Amino acid sequence: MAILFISQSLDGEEWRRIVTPLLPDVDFRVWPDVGPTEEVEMVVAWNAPPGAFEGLINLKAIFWLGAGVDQLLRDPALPWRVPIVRLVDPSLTRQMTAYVLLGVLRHHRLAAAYEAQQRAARWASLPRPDPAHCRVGIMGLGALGTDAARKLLSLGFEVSGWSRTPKRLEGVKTHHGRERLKPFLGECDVVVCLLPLTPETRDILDAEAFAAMKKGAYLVNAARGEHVVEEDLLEGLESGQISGATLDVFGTEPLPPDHPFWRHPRVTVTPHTAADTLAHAVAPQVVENYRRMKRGEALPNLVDLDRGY
Ligand code: NDP
Ligand code: OXD
Repeated sequence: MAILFISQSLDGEEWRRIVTPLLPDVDFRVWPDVGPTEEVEMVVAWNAPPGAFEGLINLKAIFWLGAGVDQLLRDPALPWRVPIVRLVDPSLTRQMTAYVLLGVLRHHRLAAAYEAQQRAARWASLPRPDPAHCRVGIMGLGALGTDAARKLLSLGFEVSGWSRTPKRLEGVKTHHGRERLKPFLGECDVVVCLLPLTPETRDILDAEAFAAMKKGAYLVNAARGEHVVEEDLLEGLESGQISGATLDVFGTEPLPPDHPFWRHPRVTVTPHTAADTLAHAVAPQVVENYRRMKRGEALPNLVDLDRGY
């Protein structure tokens, strides 16, 4: 029986090198060398081309090597009966939290202004902010949002959170449901998006949402580009309603060279790299899931297809 690794961007040979010694009796195949399709029991994938699951009639589980399954769920050839495990992993979480802290702290500690002053050899102290007077709002209190919220709290920031269902998180002012979105946005100095992309969350950061924020609020989006209506964000930046943004994800990736975000003085762009799936960190989890699947045991971190995440 076989595991099939499918990715247009990750290095399948690296995964083969790591997984094969841990599962020596399993045939680890790397797409597009699929071999006899009826032998494939588990697919391990990220950034799979549409249709890659076709013909896998004995597939029993999919391990998606990312936290967000939006791309996978768009594949019309996805075998819906097959359980999908998504990635929840400490190394992914640590990286994301570091990214969120970087975005928040660069804004909070006026990094861009000091960098400009250094270029001009200008010695001038700007107003010194206290984290206790800055409220950071996390949209999405899941695996990633919860960790970011806790670490921000430990630095002394005020933290609010917004989720679909009620959440209790010590020290965090929590809100849930669409009707609490505007009150949540309105109390935050910095808004961090860590939502999954679903029909409910697509375009959620639009002109109305920006208008609901405090004047001069700052945005960090490390979730999906489609959460943000980019023209509305550009207008918000233009009017000063939004003071700046750190953006890791975009409606079109790679971000086209002529996109205004690249050269916007108050936008920081990173190339969808907030948190990467590290093969050596994640492979043991893949192996454990394979063994569970073979023993007929329940798999963790299953995607709920009705919720879309
Ligand atoms: P989780 O599924 O653990 O958490 C999602 C959170 O979003 C939950 O709190 C959930 O609410 C909330 N949520 C979902 N839908 C809604 C809604 N309609 N209204 C309000 N809240 C909602 O996801 P993760 O934390 O693991 O990951 C979040 C996202 O981060 C991923 O989906 C992915 O898009 C992105 N990501 C980006 C990376 C990058 O490199 N840029 C890397 C990794 C992830 P509830 O708790 O009630 O279910
Ligand atoms: C993810 C991502 O969802 O890397 O894990 O974007």
